[in-house]
Amino acid sequence: MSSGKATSIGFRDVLLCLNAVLGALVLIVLSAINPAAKDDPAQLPGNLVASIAWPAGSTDVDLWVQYGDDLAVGYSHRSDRVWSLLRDDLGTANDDTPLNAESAFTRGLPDGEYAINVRCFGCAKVPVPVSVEVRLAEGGVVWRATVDLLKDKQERTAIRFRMAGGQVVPGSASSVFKQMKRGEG
Ligand SMILES: [Ca+2]
Ligand SMILES: [Ca+2]
Repeated sequence: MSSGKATSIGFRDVLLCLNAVLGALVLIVLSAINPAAKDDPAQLPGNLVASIAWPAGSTDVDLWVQYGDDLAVGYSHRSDRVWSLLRDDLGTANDDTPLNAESAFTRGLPDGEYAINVRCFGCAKVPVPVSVEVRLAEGGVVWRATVDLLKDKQERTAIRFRMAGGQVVPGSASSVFKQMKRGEG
């Protein structure tokens, strides 16, 4: 019996499905924020979009994002100078869809470091494969990968990189851990 093979195919299907969900979500986010940009070109929101998606169910994963030394943005601090979180998805508790996903976007693209973390807030079952995508509104996908969260309350840096002049600085990307979540919970 090739149960291992069957498992890996199932896992791959889940990832393909998550990627499709992420793609749809990014389109929704971009279409939601771009009209504002057209109305007021001096205030360009959504220049950089970070999105995560994880398998359907009651698992609660959180997206945390940070610009430089600003306060990190996540469910308990939803907006700062550069980043804003669109929604804290609690799993199945606070929406009527099987979708488990969160997105954050930037207003503007100041030079400096951008970091994207994922954290298990309520993960009864692990590991949790989290699809992560970072996209420039003008310029396409910067980075896309799956990050596995291995235990409840685990926080991992998916990607961090520097921007200069609206471009990713070559060689600046890493996944060196940067703590964002502060305090309990
Ligand atoms: Ca969440
Ligand atoms: Ca949900």
